[in-house]
Amino acid sequence: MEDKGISKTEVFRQLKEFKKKDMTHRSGKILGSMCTCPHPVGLRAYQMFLESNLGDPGLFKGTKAMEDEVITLLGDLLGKQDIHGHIITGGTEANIMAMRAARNSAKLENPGIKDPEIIVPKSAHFSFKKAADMLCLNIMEAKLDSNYKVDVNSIEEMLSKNTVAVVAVAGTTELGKVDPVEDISNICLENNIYLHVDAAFGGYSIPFLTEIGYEFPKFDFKLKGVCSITIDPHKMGLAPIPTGGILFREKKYLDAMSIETPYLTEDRQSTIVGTRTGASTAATWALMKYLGREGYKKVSNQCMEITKLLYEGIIESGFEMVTEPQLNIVAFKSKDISVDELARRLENLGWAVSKSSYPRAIRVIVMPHIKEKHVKAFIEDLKSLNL
Ligand code: 0PR
Repeated sequence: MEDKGISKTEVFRQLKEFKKKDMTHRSGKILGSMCTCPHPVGLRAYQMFLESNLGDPGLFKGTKAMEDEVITLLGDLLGKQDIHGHIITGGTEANIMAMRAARNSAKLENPGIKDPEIIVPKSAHFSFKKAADMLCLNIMEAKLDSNYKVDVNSIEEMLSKNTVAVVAVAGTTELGKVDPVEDISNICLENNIYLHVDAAFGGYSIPFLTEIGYEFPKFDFKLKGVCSITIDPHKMGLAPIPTGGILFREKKYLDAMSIETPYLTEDRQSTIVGTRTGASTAATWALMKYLGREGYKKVSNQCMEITKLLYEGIIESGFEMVTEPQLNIVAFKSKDISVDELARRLENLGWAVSKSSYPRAIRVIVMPHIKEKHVKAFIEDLKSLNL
C-alpha cells in the first residue's frame, strides 16, 4: 500500500479497467454457470442491509426476524413450515453444516462410533469432499444407474455401523438429475440414518415445475426420512452472491453443532461463519415476497422452454446428447472430436462452456440469463463447427 491515497476518480477508473476483463451473465455467453444476473429487487434489498451482521443478531433484530420468516417460507416450499435453519454463503457451507450436524448427532446417540462414514452419490458436488476432509469423515461414493441417478442398491450395500449420513441430490451439478429420494428416505428411516438432500440447484425450481405439470420424484421434507435440505437462493432463486440456505427438520440438529459465544447477543452459534451478512437474507426475503410462486413458476418454466429449444437445436446440428435433460442442464458431445477439442473451439467463438466429468460432455446450464436469442446464436455456431 502506498503512503498517500489516490483520488476517487482514479480509484474508479482503475476499477473499471478490472471490470472490463470480467465476463457478464447478461452477455448470454456464460453457459456453464449456476449463477445468474441478480434480480434488481434482490440487489436493492441487499444494498439496504449491507451493515447488518447476523453473527450478532441481537443488534439486528429486524434482519433476524426476516431470516426466521425466510426459513419458514423456504420450509413451506419444501414440504414443512415448522423448520429450522439459516441463510448462509452457499451450497458448500450448507453441505458442510449438514454433514457436521449428522456426524455430531450420530456421535451423541452412539459415542462408540470411531470412524464415521458418509455415503454420497458419485454425482455429488465436490463440497462433500471438503466436508469429509474438514470433519474427518470417510467418504464412500455410491454408483449411478444408466440415467446417472444414484443406484439405491449401491447405497444399501455400503451402509455400515459407521454410517453417519447418506446424501441424495435433487438436481445434480453436472447433469441436473434428481435421485430417487423416496426409496433412500425409506432405507434411512429403517436404519435410523441421517439423510441430507442437496437441492442447491433444484430446490428453487422442482416445486414450481411440479405445480405446472412437470413430473419429478418426491425429494423434500414430505419424506419423513429427510433430515436436512440445501437450497441456494443464489442459483435459481435469483439472489445476489453469496446466498445459500440450509434447512433442518429438527432444532436438535442445529444444537448438536452449536458453540458457546460468550460475549455476543446470542448465547450459542451453529453456523460455520461468525460475522454473517444480513444482506443475503434481505435479498432472499424481498425476492420471495416480490416474485411469489407465480414469478418463480415463470422463471423456471422459461428456463425449461429454452432448454427444450437448445436440446432440439443440438440434435439438429448433429451432436449427441449424453442423457435426457430432467432440469435445465443439457450435456452433449460430438461423434468426431473430443470433448476438450469441442470446448476449445466453442471458447474460440466466445462461449464459456463447462465440461462434465461423468460422463465426459459439454454441459450447458440454461440459467435465467440465457435467452432464446443466445441459444439460437449458439446453435448457429455449433452447426458451423460440425460442417
Ligand atoms: N450442491 C450442488 C448440487 C451444486 O451444484 C453446487 C455448486 C454446490 C452444492 C455448491 O454450491 P456453492 O458453489 O454455492 O458453494 N454448483 C456449481 C458448480 O460447482 C457452482 C458454480 C456456480 C460453478 C457458478 C461455476 C459457476 O460459474 O458447478
